[in-house]
Amino acid sequence: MLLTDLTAASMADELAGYGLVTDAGIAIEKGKIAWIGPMAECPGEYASFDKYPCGGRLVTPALIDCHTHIVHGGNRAQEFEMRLEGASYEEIARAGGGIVSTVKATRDTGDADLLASALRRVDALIAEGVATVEIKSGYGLDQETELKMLRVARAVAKERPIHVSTSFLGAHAVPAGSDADVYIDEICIPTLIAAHAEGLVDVVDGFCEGIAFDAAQMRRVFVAAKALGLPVKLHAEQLSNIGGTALAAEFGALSADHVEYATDADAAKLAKSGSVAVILPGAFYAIREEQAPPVNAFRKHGVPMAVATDWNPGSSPLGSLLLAMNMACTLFRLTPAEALSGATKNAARALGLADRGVLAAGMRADLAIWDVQSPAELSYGIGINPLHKRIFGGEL
Ligand code: DI6
Ligand code: FE
Repeated sequence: MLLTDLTAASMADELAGYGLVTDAGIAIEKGKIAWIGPMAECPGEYASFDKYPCGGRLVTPALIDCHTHIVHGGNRAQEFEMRLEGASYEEIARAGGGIVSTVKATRDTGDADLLASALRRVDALIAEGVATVEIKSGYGLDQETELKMLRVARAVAKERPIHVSTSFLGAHAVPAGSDADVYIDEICIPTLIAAHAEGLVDVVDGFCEGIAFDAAQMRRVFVAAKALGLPVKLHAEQLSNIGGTALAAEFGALSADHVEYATDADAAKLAKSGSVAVILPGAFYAIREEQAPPVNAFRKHGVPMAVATDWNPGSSPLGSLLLAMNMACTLFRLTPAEALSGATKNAARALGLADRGVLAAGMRADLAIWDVQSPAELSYGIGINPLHKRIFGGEL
C-alpha cells in the first residue's frame, strides 16, 4: 500500500519538532513502513503499490498510551460523590473506599467480566488512534488476582487489533491487615516470579510513596526484576519526594511516572540513566494536586517526556489520551510538539519498544490519519476526536 496526498508528522527529528514532511507518501509492506518521503522522490518500486489517497490529511505515528490501569473491577463514582459532599479521605477509607475497594471489586470480578470492561476502555483508546497500550496489574495484591489481571491484559491483545505491554504492579498498595515488608517478600516477589514464568510480565512497576512502599522495599522488587532480566519503571514522587526517582535512575528504569515532586537533581539523574519522565495530568487534575512536574528541569537536562492517561478508577478516570495531551499543554505548559512526542516517540521509549512511535523506514506500520491541518490541533481540541482512520500493523 502507498499512502499519498498527505502531510506527515514523522516525529523522526532528533530535536523536539514534528519532523514534518509535506506532499508526502508512505509505502507500507509486510506490516512495516518501507519508505516515507516527499512524493516527488518516491522510488519506482513503491509507485506501483495500491494507492490510498489521504485527502490532504495529517498522518502521525499511531498513539501510544504508556501508563494505564484499564483492567480493574468496579468504579469509584460513589467515592467521588462522597468527596464532593464533604467526606474526608479518611472517612472514605474507613467506609471501605479508596484503592482497597477496587482491590475487593477486582478480586470479586470474573475473568470474562474483567475482560469485557477492559475491552470497552480499550475501544475508546483505539477510537482515538491508539495502537499500543500499557496495562498494569496491582488491584489484586494476591497471587491469584494479580495473575488474573495480567492474563486479562494479554487477552485484550487477542480480542482487539492493539499491542499490549504489561507491567507487574504487585507493589501498588499494602493489602489491608498486612505488613508492607512481609507483603513484598512473601507475596509480591513470589507472585512476580510466577507471573514471569507464565510469560505475563513485560516490565516491573511499583508505587513508591508514603502511602504505599518506600525506596528500600521497592529496591527489593527491582533486584528481583533484574534477576529475571526484566526492565523496571516506577510511580515516583507523585505526592511527596521519597527517593523513587533516584532509585529508578539507579536501576536504569525505562521511566519514572508522575514525578510532580521530582527535583532538578532528580531530573539530572533521569537524564543520566536515559529514563523517560511520564507526565500524567489526569491524576494531577482529579486529585486537585497543586505541584506541577518540573518540566523545565526535564527540558534543561534533556529528559524525554511522555504523556499518558493513567486511566484508573481512583485518581485518574481519564479515558482519552488526546485530552491528556491537551491537559499536559494547558496545565504543565508542554508545547503541542512535546505532547505529541509524549504520546508517540517518547511513549514507545517508556515501554522499551524501539520499533514504533516514529514514521521511518523499518518501523511498524502503526499510523493515525487525522482530519486536521496542523499537528498542534491534536493538543488544542478539548474533548474533540479528529481521527479519520487508524492503521495497525499495515492493516486499515
Ligand atoms: N498512583 C495513582 O495515582 C494510582 N495508583 C498509583 O500508583 C491510584 C490508584 C487508585 O486510586 O486506584
Ligand atoms: Fe498509575
